[in-house]
Amino acid sequence: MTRDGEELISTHCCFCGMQCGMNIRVKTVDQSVVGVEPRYDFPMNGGRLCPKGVAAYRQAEHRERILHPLIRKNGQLVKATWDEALDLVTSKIQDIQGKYGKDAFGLYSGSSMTNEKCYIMGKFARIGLGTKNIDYNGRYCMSSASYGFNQSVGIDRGSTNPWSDIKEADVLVLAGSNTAECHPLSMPYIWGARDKGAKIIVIDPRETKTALVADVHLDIRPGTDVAIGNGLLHVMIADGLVDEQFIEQHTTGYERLKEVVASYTPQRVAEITGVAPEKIITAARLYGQAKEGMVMFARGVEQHATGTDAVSTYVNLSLVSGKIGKKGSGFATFTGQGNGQGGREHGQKTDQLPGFRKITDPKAREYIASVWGVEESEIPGPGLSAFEILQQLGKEIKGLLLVCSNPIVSSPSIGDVGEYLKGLDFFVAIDMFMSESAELADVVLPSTVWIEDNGTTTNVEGRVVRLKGINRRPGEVKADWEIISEIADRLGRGKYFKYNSPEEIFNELRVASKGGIADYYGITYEKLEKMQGVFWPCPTEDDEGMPRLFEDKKFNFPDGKAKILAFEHKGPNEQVSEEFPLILSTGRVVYHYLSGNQTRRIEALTNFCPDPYVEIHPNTARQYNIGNGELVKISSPRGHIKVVAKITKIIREDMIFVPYHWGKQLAINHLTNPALEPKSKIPEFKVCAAKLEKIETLGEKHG
Ligand SMILES: Nc1nc2c(c(=O)[nH]1)N[C@H]1C(S)=C(S)[C@@H](COP(=O)(O)OP(=O)(O)OC[C@H]3O[C@@H](n4cnc5c(=O)[nH]c(N)nc54)[C@H](O)[C@@H]3O)O[C@H]1N2
Ligand SMILES: Nc1nc2c(c(=O)[nH]1)N[C@H]1C(S)=C(S)[C@@H](COP(=O)(O)OP(=O)(O)OC[C@H]3O[C@@H](n4cnc5c(=O)[nH]c(N)nc54)[C@H](O)[C@@H]3O)O[C@H]1N2
Ligand code: SF4
Ligand SMILES: [Mo]
Repeated sequence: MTRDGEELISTHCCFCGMQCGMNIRVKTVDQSVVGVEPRYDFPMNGGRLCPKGVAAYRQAEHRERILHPLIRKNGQLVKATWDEALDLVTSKIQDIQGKYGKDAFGLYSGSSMTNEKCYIMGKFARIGLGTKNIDYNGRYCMSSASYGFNQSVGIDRGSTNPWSDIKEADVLVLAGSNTAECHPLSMPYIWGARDKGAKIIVIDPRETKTALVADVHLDIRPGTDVAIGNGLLHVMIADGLVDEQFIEQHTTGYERLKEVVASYTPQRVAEITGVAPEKIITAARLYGQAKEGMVMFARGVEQHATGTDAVSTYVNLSLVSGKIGKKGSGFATFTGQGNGQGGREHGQKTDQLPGFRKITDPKAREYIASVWGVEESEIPGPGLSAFEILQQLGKEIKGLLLVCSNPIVSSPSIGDVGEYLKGLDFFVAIDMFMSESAELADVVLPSTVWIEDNGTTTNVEGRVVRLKGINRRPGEVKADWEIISEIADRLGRGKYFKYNSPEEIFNELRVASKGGIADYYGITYEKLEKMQGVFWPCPTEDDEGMPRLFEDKKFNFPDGKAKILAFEHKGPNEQVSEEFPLILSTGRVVYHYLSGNQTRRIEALTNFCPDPYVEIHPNTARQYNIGNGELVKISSPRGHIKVVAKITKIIREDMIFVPYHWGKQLAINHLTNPALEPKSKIPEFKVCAAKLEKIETLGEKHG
């Protein structure tokens, strides 16, 4: 309820892909933010928020906001006017592109932005800058799921089902997802399913808070998901727990799968994964015998050198059992960033144009050229992926625009990334807080935070929702789309970027997506408000969107059949060795978000989790004589950091785990392996080889 002198601005959380609904409380007199309330009317979170959601609004009036453009002078970033900063950016772009060609200026973008901003980034790169080298941080995040879904069912919507279907399942498989910490507001759905009698299978090397609700916990050795998936399929096939009729009518490739998984007996899979054969059999039977079931996974499965194989292997569980296209049956990846779904649809991926179109498809190029009012030949082809862009800094790429990402914390092997960044002739970053990456820039431009923005995002389910902004901005900050439009104007490309509002951008995006896989044409701002969001595809204005995919059992291939794809277990790119005997895996905690540039500034969150730590099993700790809370050095072939030991039985003995939300000397990405999955180009964040050393304190040495 609105209090006297206050207004409620209805929006959605800026953090994870759940996109929980919230009302921002502002004072009517000056629009200053006083607090937040969860929205009861929004079905995803029904009146709840997690700790990050509750604290998110504190960014708006944070004393560390960047309030003015900054230009580096004599080594220091100093306050400048917008004109000075944008003139400098424009002249540097022109210099670099004049000297080295258009592709020598790159754009590295992010998915924590609205659909409207993500769309503008893709368009600006192609016809503002004319560069092929644009990619985004979702490459580190959603790319294996995206590739896996496309190769298996021909469409990449994170979830085939609305979240309400979770409660309708008789069994849930949760693989490589720490749902309780990373998508906390999904837990009520999982508890809801369990309360109705559903069985829960968790596949994770750690006994996470999510695994605590499991009936069966398969604590696999990291990097062995293809093997465990094949093992489950082996048992299902051996026990006749497959739907022959569905396979026959709606899929191809089953015979090959049967051949491949024949050798993945529970015994052999137990050797590869370290999970007892009986547990594998139990899990396979629970899933196979259930009438309805959802298979859900996240980065634990995907951030591997074989991530796309693992995704398609888990999708196979749904396909061979016909548990898809029904209430309570389907598969999903837990979309990471707030707009991790929309961010991968509207053309900020290097190989993509809006509407999930391929940039190499002549028809798609013709169509988008007509929407943008340019010649088809003016749209560049595919360029480098995110990590490849970083590797080419100073080589193929001499200038970089960074928007909404902090790659010097979030990239693998960041010692090398630091060197790449130093090779740039010119580096401009847009952020609302000074990130570890922006600190290295020649120009920093201040952006709005999300509650100062209007626009839309697309959540974990594929539901497009409407975000409203407060009518107040501190200092001289501008929205990203305004900044980009001004740069385009200065580059003489302004006529393509004449927008007065995010709604105008959205209306162009609708047309650009029309007829594409992610068709937003029928979605309008008005409809989004009336309907609590709309699921894509929504091709016409009288269409209400499609909450559940594949109800007609038609998959997105010319023959309408899903592809059952079979893969052998290959394991991680880097194996443990005598020198580096432990598996290091990395991930998240509930209190922080990604590189931490936002959440490390919010006291309500850092008070709970001020520093990184390493989880070590008691037996492993004993081997190294490490006590709880002691300082340890962790090293990999690429670097080392020192953190505090957290000794815990939740982790396997052959591995250690470190959250990655900190920068500089506390960044675990000094150690991670930059090996990329060959198809999705995701780095292998979830496995590298490492060693542990106890750091002798002065007291111990002398005493
Ligand atoms: N609190 C919080 N929430 C977030 C985020 C955040 O930074 N903080 N980020 C958002 C984003 S962008 C993302 S991508 C998501 C990520 O969400 P999740 O993927 O759920 O999070 P992670 O902690 O990266 O990894 C999940 C789990 O994978 C397990 N794992 C490691 N290796 C393997 C393996 O080989 N196989 C299997 N099966 N499991 C393995 C880890 O033990 C871990 O529990 O969270 C989103 N939500
Ligand atoms: N070791 C390890 N590394 C990982 C992962 C892992 O599991 N382990 N996970 C990977 C994953 S899944 C992801 S998604 C990446 C993410 O890693 P990053 O791409 O670095 O993501 P963020 O930390 O969110 O960085 C976003 C930056 O943009 C700013 N920002 C937020 N909103 C906006 C906006 O609207 N406009 C502008 N201009 N700026 C904004 C924030 O202040 C922040 O500085 O990290 C990856 N790195
Ligand atoms: S679950 Fe995700 S979207 Fe919901 S409040 Fe927490 S961080 Fe925000
Ligand atoms: Mo992510």
